[in-house]
Amino acid sequence: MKVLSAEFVKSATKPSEYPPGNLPEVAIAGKSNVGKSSLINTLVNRKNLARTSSQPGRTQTINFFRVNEKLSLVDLPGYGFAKAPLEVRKAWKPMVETYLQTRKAIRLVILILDSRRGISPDDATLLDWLDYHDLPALIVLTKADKLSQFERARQKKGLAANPLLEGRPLLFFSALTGEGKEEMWSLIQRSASGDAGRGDS
Ligand SMILES: Nc1nc2c(ncn2[C@@H]2O[C@H](COP(=O)(O)OP(=O)(O)O)[C@@H](O)[C@H]2O)c(=O)[nH]1
Ligand SMILES: [Mg+2]
Repeated sequence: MKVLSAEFVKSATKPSEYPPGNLPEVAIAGKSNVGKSSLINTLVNRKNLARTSSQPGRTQTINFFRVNEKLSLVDLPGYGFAKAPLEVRKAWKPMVETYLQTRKAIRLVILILDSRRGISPDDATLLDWLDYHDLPALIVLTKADKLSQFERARQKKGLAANPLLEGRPLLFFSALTGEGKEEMWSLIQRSASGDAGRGDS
């Protein structure tokens, strides 16, 4: 997709702070440091629109971005960072669950996994939760530049054997090389334009 404009809209921790939900919205979820912010930057061809960090557990707000005045991309705070302060870890669940449960504009949730690792219990819990709440999820395996072809095949096979992931497309992605970017855009556009998601009813 041709990105003509991409801008940061606002950060929020609760519904009263969310921007108007008048555009189809795609949320990016995953563990701390898995590459959520990097993926957004790669999608919109910007180096540091979404702030990235080599220190895990930095993004603790829900960050809204707007692309081409047509689509909203949302960088969710990451989970699973054991060293984050207790109050930060406790705040994550109500903040993210409230967003996912109340935001009518959501068309797709992209769950990012590290392509070198398996699915963690936290990832599985979130995926289960999304299924239960009828939110369409797309699994993206990032940092694919770190894997050989052999390792990719092995990882894909291992993940596909997991009942939670069975039958879902598993898309390799790299913020470093841009691999997977166009395919992701196609899937995002399809979700954003279609009737998928909960709609506005
Ligand atoms: N090699 C490689 N490194 C990546 C990739 N995506 C993210 N990173 C690195 O992983 C770290 C965490 O990335 P970030 O986007 O801040 O993760 P977030 O916490 O999920 O938002 C940073 O040091 C990034 O440079 C990728 O596709 N390939
Ligand atoms: Mg981040």
